[in-house]
Amino acid sequence: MYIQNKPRWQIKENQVTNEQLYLNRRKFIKNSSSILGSTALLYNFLGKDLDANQNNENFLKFQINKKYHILSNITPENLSTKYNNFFEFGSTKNIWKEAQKLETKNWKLKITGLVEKPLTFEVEDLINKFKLEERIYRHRCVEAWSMVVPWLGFQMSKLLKLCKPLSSAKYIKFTTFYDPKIATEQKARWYPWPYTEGLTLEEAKNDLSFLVFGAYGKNLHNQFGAPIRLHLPWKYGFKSIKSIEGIEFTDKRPVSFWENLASNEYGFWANVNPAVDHPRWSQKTERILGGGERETEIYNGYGPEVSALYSNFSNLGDRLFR
Ligand SMILES: Nc1nc2c(c(=O)[nH]1)N[C@H]1C(S)=C(S)[C@@H](COP(=O)(O)O)O[C@H]1N2
Ligand SMILES: [Mo]
Repeated sequence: MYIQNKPRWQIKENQVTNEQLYLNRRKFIKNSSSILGSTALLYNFLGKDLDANQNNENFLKFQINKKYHILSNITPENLSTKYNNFFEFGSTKNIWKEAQKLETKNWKLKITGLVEKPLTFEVEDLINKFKLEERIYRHRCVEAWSMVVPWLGFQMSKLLKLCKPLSSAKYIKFTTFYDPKIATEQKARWYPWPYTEGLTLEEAKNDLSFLVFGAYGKNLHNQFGAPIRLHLPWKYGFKSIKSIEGIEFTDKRPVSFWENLASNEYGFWANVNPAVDHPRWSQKTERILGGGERETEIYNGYGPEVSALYSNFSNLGDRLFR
């Protein structure tokens, strides 16, 4: 697949560059950690990460997108990959082992619905076609915890152009795989499997909407939603659907997995908003994975990029804003 699995001496220069960047960053962190306390964490993660890469060499080629590169507070990989929501594999945060059952070889992404013609893509072809960039995004779960992850992927809008949606398409529905043999929680009949999510076409076209194929310089960990997931940093985490198999263009607003279960708690918009509490807890602050707390920001701090999408919402406390 798209794993770089060559001996070190066969790796092309542009592939080495990404490793060099990690090395440089590591140096940068070393030099600056005495000034900025929080960067010590990053140094920790990079030190470990680099060594791990040297052993299994499954790192990916990518370019850094400087616009989305906050270096100071990345969540260490050994925390963000061991504390996951992936209900297909269990209802606790400790599903990373169970998620290793996920088989990502020969994964296909199917594009259907209101498009000129339906399309099917191999993950590998998508990566080769669009190239990967690294974006460091904040992630805010509706359960009031947060983390910062360096994702590898490409902007959703690139794929949308290729799909040639019809003018009648107003929404996109995303669907996760369905395979109860592997994901045993999918045997639980009271959940509306498979997991689905939805966006307006305008939201999906926004520069921030990111299709993710890797993290921490490597191809995507199964527990992160391999081999392809979405990341929408201004929305609550449940909108960032994992292990996507289907993208459907539609004229009807999709009802997502969580909305189906509890629409008063997990609405369609789900924009991060400290002013609208979850019915069962406050959204004013969040617990940072790895330690500490911070005040939650409107749109998770991405207001400059996305607030125009919601300019006709009259009231920030609107129920629709959940
Ligand atoms: N298919 C699927 N996607 C999913 C989920 C899930 O259970 N199944 N959980 C969501 C929730 S609630 C969150 S917070 C994020 C967690 O992503 P992470 O485990 O990579 O941190 O994935 C989202 N995407
Ligand atoms: Mo979440």
